Amino acid sequence: MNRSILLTSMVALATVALAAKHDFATTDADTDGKVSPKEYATLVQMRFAKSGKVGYEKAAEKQFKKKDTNADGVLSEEEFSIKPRKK
Ligand SMILES: [Ca+2]
Ligand SMILES: [Ca+2]
Repeated sequence: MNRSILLTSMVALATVALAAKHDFATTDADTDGKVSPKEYATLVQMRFAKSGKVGYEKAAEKQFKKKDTNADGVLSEEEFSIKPRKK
């Protein structure tokens, strides 16, 4: 019983890690290794559309600024993977 729970959480963790990687590759539409504000907005737009929310532009801008920790105007894969709540 415990073993299957452990296995399930390990699989879940691996899935999350893979999804994050996949997210970056998908978001980086022109594959230059950086996510531009426009590319990021497209991602947020898709997420908002999925959950039926509106006003993605402002949310995208806000999130982008938060994630762009070195303020060079683009997100590296590392910056992209940072959880929004982490400071
Ligand atoms: Ca790009
Ligand atoms: Ca940056």
